[in-house]
Amino acid sequence: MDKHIAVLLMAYGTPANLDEVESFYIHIRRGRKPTKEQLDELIGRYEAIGGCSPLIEITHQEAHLLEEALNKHNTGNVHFTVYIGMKHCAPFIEDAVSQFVKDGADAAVGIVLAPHFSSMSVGVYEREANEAALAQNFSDLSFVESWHLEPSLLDALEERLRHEMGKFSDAEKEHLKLVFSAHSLPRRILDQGDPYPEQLLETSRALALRIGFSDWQFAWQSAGRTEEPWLGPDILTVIDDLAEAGYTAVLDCPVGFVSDHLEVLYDLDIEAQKRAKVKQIHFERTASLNADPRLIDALKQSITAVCKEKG
Ligand code: FEC
Repeated sequence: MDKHIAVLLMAYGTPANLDEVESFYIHIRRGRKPTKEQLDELIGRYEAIGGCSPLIEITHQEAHLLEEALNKHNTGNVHFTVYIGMKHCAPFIEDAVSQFVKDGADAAVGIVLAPHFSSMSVGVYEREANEAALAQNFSDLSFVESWHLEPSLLDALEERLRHEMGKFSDAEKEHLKLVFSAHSLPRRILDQGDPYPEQLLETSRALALRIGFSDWQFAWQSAGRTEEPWLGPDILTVIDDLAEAGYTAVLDCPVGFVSDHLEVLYDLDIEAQKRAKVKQIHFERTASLNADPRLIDALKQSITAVCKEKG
């Protein structure tokens, strides 16, 4: 009989429509209600990208292609089923875990649609999945912790970078800064020796080397609206500083994200673009990977590596 392996594919989640923004926001804030100003500001960001984020739809496409890829040319007696588990909206991580336990999975592997590990991002997904599995007496759950140097991931990002570089004239390239960016996190992660900043730099260095472009730097984006200090420099400050230093072109590669969503479509395409215009900087960003077959391959390779390790 086939061995049934469940793949728990996890992503951030998004409100399905503007009416759901408040409950989504309350969930992110672990039950704390936002003020009216905070809520209106967030609704304004969703409105600016057309009313809702495409994250759920893209995650479904990625899940479908991943399941197909895992089962293709699969010579062993193993069958994979991919279950989507969202951190902040249905189907929640615990829903996905309940479903694969109900479906009789023999083992499960979890992976987050974010390649770099942080205790405050991927670590939280893992904790929630583990708690749900424990509650269901399911003991065979493993994880892909990070997959930031998977060759197929780098191939896809390299191709995006080369394509976008072509949008700048030779004259512009002389004053161009390549900026790699990722979601900021509270600065306190540094006290715990969190690998997140270093893994992001590893991906950035590998890509800069591949395309042979040495004038690059790292910037943080999308810092949360909370009181405590977040990792910086923020991409908006970086744009200001680059303009001050005489740069007239910026190519941003949001290496921390794989899919189109609010933090890319608003924070980069609207907010950063606007700041760049004010500073007379030609700003472009690399397209998100979404359902790119090389992204699917990177996920597949990471999952099969964990399966092999376990035997
Ligand atoms: O398209 C969409 O609708 C969802 C966009 C979205 C993604 C995303 C990814 C990450 N976040 C991470 C950390 C935090 C921390 C807080 C926080 C807050 C928000 C808010 C919105 C939001 N995040 Fe997010 N995040 C997305 C959206 N995020 C909306 C609330 C308003 C705001 O502050 O802007 C602060 C929580 C708190 O208040 O306690 C921390 C990290 C990622 C990347 C990894 C991942 O995808 O999980 C890390 C997409």
